[in-house]
Amino acid sequence: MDFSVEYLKLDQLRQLQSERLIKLVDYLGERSEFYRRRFNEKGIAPKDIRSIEDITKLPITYKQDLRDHYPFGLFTVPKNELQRIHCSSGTTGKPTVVGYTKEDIDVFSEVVARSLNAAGAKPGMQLHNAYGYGIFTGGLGLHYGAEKLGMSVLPISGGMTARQVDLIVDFQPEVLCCSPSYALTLADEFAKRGISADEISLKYAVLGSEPWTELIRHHIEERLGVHATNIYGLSEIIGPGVSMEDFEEKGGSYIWEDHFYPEILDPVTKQPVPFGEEGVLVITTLTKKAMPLLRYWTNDITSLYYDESGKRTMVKMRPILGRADDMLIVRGVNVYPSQIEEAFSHVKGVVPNYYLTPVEKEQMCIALDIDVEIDDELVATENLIQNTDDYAIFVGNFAKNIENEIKKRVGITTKVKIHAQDSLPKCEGGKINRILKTK
Ligand code: DLL
Repeated sequence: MDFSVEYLKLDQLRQLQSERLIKLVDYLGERSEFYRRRFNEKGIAPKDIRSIEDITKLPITYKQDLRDHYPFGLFTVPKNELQRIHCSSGTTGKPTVVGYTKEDIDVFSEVVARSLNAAGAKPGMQLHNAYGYGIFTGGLGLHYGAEKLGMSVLPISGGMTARQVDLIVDFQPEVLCCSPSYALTLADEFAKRGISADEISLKYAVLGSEPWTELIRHHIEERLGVHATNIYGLSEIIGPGVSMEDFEEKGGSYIWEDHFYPEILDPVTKQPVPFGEEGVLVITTLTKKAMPLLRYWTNDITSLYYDESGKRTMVKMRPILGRADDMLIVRGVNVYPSQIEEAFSHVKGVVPNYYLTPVEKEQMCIALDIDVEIDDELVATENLIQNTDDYAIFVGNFAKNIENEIKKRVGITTKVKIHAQDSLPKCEGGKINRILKTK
């Protein structure tokens, strides 16, 4: 595979993006009734777009627009030109439907192959692909990308953890793909069998589809003996492979911006924020054919930066803080679960398997109840036995430490309840929901 586009000089990249945007807007002007209407409402015509800088003149597209045109209303090719259909993973209402032409599938495979390469994977390696196969884009997306890179794939999909571990032991894959919370579940199963990190064949784990922090990275890397990297994407844009971390750099992900042009907008004013500031990620698909989207409002909160010491030239995004939908407002303070997770990392012995339950009074969230696990080893080194007073005192102090850390770092009051390691429900595959029903 040719990876040279990842190293384009910035002026060449802008040139390419400009050419692609101009072509795209013409294409939509010809083929999309929806965008023709939007252009009219904004008083613009395709000819007004002359370079990538003009992108802010274009209308923003929302998830609701996809819902309003369910199922195929935003497609810009006839049905017989489609090669695949996927849906987004929303749990309520009608799914949002996305279509791909053959060319789109080629682009999808290419960006996933690039992502796997950045994650450390090489042709000839074997991928244990535990992302769900089906209408979710994770399974098939990683599958085609891995094949494109020249890897072999075990299409195991999610669930049946014991069997997954059997097959990793027997088949000795180098690369794992799944959600970070499921990687923790797999790590628990290895630990249960007494298999240590250096006995596990895996070297690279390509993890995404939900927000995660350095705390979880640390646990996965230690316990599976891998480089764990972050893959981001969403079905409306293409699926996994919109952005990817490099396994030797970590900390932020390259956006494959020759195909997906990113902007960060203020969630309220919907205007671009100054470069580097946090806001909602908005993406334009520069090369999609079956369902191109202009300035798609992802609802994901992040910021952009250029990494001067990075290998590639493309812009990087910081880890997603959370979806704007998952933001809790606790006594007026905005909180994302990932901030709580980050606060855990400052208390030694927290196992990042946790659940948050908002406590409401008069329809206002006034506090958060947190259930979280404590590391068995910490309990063992303190020589504590679970049903003694000493244990209760120790755990009480441990909970207080976490509450204080959250107060200090996030600014909210919480009530933390400690559970023994392995006692809270685990991720059984797919995305985990850490926010439980309001009390
Ligand atoms: O989750 C695509 C995917 C599959 C990405 C496998 C990575 C790996 P959707 O089901 O449409 O697509 O959900 C997209 O998931 O808008 C984010 O809120 C969240 N998300 C995806 N990847 C990450 C990540 C797939 N690395 C929605 N970090 C997105 C944080 C993520 N959130």
